[in-house]
Amino acid sequence: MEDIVLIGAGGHAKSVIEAVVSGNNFRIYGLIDANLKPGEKVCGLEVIGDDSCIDKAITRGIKSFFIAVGSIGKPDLRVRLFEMLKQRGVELPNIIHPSAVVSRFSVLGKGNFVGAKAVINAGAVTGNNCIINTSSVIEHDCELSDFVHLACGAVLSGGVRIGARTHIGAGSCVSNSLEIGSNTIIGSGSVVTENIPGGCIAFGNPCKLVRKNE
Ligand code: JB2
Repeated sequence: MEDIVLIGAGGHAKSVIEAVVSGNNFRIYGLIDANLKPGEKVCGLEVIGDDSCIDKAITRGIKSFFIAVGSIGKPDLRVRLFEMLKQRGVELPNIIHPSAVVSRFSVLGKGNFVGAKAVINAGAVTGNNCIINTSSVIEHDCELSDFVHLACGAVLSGGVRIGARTHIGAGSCVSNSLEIGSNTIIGSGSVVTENIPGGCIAFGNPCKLVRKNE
């Protein structure tokens, strides 16, 4: 099994740890967190230090890293960490919980998290560093850009397109073939029945634009 280092050791990291230890692809070498003390443990795994340890881990021969900080609507930290890791040329694998169903006819970018019982159906395409969280559904032919977060239980019907950095709140559903722009937040439990532009906050049933996302 190959070693992997997780960046971030908070709530989202626990879901990532669960997915990694349930699978057979990676052994977690350690966790890197800006605020926890070296030696602290999360789910029995040790924090090895802050982001200055990334280069030390590379020197020790670690090739694979995974961004395990989450986001609720503000993916800036995930974006910064992703760019930083990309510059270092390390491997950024997808972490997929073994209970997820990922079609062989789907195409995933790099560094995506696919949580327990999530479904990605045939013809779907994702960018990089998306969170496809527990029990969310990406139906056939959907397209997700980079840094999209589908929160737990969110459902995208067939052919939906989601712009970069957009957050789809827990339990929301989006009707067939709709488009949601970049940098938008769809509030939890929303029912999206028409296209939603980029750069806004929208929620409700039916989902309506409420204000700009600044
Ligand atoms: O620059 C950083 C940095 N900034 C904060 N580098 C590193 N390596 N770590 C950083 N952190 C750490 O991320 C914090 O010290 C903290 O331990 C962790 C964030 O944990 P938190 O539990 O606050 O949030 P999260 O991002 O893991 O999870 C959020 O998003 C998930 C998708 C939560 O709101 C979850 O409920 C949600 N499921």
